Amino acid sequence: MPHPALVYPVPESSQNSKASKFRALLTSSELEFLMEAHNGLSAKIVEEAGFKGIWASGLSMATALGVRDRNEASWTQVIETLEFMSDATSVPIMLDGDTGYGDFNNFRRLVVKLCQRGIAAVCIEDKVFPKTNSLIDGKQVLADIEEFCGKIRAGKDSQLDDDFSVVARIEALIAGWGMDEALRRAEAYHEAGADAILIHSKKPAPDEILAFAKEWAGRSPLVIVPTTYYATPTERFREAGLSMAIWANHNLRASISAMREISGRIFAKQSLNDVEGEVASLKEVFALAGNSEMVEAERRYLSAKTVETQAVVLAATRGSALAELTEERPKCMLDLRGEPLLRRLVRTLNNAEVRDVTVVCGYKPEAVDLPNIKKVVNQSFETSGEVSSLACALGAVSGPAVISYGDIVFRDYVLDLLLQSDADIVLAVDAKWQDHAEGGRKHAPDLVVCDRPYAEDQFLDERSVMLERFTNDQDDLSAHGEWIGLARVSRAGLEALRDEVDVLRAEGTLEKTNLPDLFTRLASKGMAARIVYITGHWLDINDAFDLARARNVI
Ligand code: SPV
Ligand code: MG
Repeated sequence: MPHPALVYPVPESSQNSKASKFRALLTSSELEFLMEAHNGLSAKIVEEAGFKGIWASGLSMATALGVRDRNEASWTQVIETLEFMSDATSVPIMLDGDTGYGDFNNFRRLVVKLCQRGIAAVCIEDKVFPKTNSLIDGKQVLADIEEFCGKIRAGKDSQLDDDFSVVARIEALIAGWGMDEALRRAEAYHEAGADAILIHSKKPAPDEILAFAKEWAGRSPLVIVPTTYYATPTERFREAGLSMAIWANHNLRASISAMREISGRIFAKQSLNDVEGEVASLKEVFALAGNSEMVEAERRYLSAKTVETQAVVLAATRGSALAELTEERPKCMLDLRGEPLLRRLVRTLNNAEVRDVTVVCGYKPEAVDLPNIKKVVNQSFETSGEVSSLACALGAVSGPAVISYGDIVFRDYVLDLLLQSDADIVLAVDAKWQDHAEGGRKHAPDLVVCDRPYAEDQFLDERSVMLERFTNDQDDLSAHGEWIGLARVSRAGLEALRDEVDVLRAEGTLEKTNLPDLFTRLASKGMAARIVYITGHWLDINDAFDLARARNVI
């Protein structure tokens, strides 16, 4: 079974199985249901809801394309729509083939094309081309019986798949020709080889359909479209021995109602705020489009090097310990020997071919005026923490990504070590953090406890070191090092971060969570970060002393 997100032609064996699945539905002893869809998205939603088959409605596909149900869309445009629907789903599709788009010759070509594209069945109605919708007011012109029988035979003779079905739809009741004519036509179409009869009615009650079913007496499977007699209990269709009911246009109509409502409200309010909680989330959109399969496929087929790594730099804070030095600019824009700290960081990233850099600003964002960066602003930077800032950038990255504090300086090789790792989350940790701290104390270091300490000969040891948790306690003797504020996440790692951010948001704790908390939470859920130990070669800038030291060593 192909993955629903796979938008390439499905193998012939499974195409065949769609036709046989449809035939099984048509001939089963149960009443079965087809639900309307009109494009790839609605087809996916129908399958997701649990339906075993799809009605590719002519009315709905035409309306969704913005034209009338009057053969205004060409048959190749219909086929193109169907191809998206078929690629997006694994349940069988019956095309509402109108009159077959012409004479027997047009119809047999249609049947071949449908079989080639894995469509399970087609229904044709005994009217003349171009047809109009059966439920619209106006005269309906019926096809000549013999001509229509020839069309059915041509279709059946042309099908590439033995299980493909041709359903003959009788419009005699719609056109006002009465029950005898309907039965006469049904008999003729059955004789011509139709796999089932669809008897259509536009009455508000099911009487004529039930009378037809009684007379037809199960000579072949019988299909109905109860759009106008919608109030009939489904049990009555079962009792009448019907094979299939088609819910013919309700996804189209539901989408019209929903789109009108939302467009109207957004237009009136000139704001999205009111509707955000009422529309499908982007997460649902990406899930429906099958993006998770893409993450797996990239992991399987692309080498880590070919996927461009992005970066998020968290640089929202002012750095108030730096007093008047950061009055006009945030800490990341402090001068470090002739250039801002952030420019040095961006250059280090660019040197490692990380060119898509999103900087999360907060304090004085206008002062962050570097070229070749994307800026997002954490408006609540004064009251929220690092994870809130990260959340502001999540829309700009799809991973893999480097996540960096905006106030650190490190040697290029540190970043290279992270980029070379194949872990989903990897953190650079300074094992000699106490040696580099002034007097053994530092400003609130992010200390980590890992499953193994740093060893001098670690490069000979291929076992990975994993994070157990972060600790705030500088006297915690179990701490193995200090996280330097630099991490790399794969696509899957980024998705895990994204999911956890959603959890925090739902819990109402997003604002006060910092990155160490986030990594600790993920570790406790089985997504522990891998640790790359370094020994020095980095510094962070929290106060004027750090700044002076940095200016000295650089
Ligand atoms: C359709 O869904 O396009 C149909 C059914 O053909 S009806 O609209 O009732 O004609
Ligand atoms: Mg139709």
